[in-house]
Amino acid sequence: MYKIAVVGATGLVGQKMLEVLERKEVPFDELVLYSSQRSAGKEVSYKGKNYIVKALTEEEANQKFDFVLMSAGGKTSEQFSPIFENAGSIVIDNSSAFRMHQDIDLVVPEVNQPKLKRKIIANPNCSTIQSVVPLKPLQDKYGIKRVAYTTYQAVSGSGVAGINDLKNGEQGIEPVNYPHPIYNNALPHIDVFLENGYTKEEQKMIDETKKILELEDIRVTATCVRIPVQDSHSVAINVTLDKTATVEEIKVLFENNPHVKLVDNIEKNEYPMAITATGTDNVYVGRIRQDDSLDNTFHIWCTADNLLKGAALNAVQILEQIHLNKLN
Ligand code: 11C
Repeated sequence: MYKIAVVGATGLVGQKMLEVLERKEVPFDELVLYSSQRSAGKEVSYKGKNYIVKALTEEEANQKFDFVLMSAGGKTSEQFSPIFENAGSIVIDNSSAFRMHQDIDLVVPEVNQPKLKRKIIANPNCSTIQSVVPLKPLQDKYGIKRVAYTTYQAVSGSGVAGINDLKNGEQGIEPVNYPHPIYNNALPHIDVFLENGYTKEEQKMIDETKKILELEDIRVTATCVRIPVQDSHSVAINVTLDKTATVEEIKVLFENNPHVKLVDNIEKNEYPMAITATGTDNVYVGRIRQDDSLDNTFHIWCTADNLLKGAALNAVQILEQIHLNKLN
């Protein structure tokens, strides 16, 4: 039985983490919930028990938990994850603060295993997580040369503030979180712009894909777009393979892969949509077709619930992976 902490327990992802811990019957006998100073003192009901959410302090972080699920933003992670780690806790960190550190594992359990050089394990960005799940069987069978992503991302990726901008936009209220209205719009702008003209979200997809697949030399590019959908990200993945493949072979590969769900019957208008994914644990793929503009290149449309597989579920799956493989 474990002692588990959830940091950011009142946030969108924190709440989903609690939901997934319960649904997956993760064995623990002590659960401590933390939040920012602002939300501290709130009551959260969990498995019929009421918990008072505590403010996270350095003193609190300096005690050993078996697992700490962190989802309170980069600044909180930067300050507190190393304190939890030094106290002996395994920290599964949903922020981008440590993802690209050399000694930190960046894990999607269907794709890779933590090596645990450090006790902080990074949970990747949501749009990266769902994309590498179908890329992994392609990598194993054919090898990957190049990937080009275009994303269609839900506003819940920006937390409650994103959802509020979408809902308020419908009433004609100006956005607070986004620089332009998201209602009736599509914004080619997620996170801040970097010097190379890409957004940070695009750069995360590029860097994290290479790290998770351990393919430092492949070419990856991305355009990330926010669309007026509340939940579930869609990603158009364009992938160039090393070895020759056919559309039929790729469909069979996905059909036989337990980690993706193939929905691909254009005669019946069947393909994955955001609403197909919302509330489910699955990564959906479909619209698989040859890209005739480049040799050995394919289009794959991929959808997943960004708060579940893209965040909370993946974090709890990392916990389960460590627990089941007795890595701790
Ligand atoms: C979004 N992908 O949709 C972002 C949210 O690095 O974990 C998650 C940001 C991250 O806005």
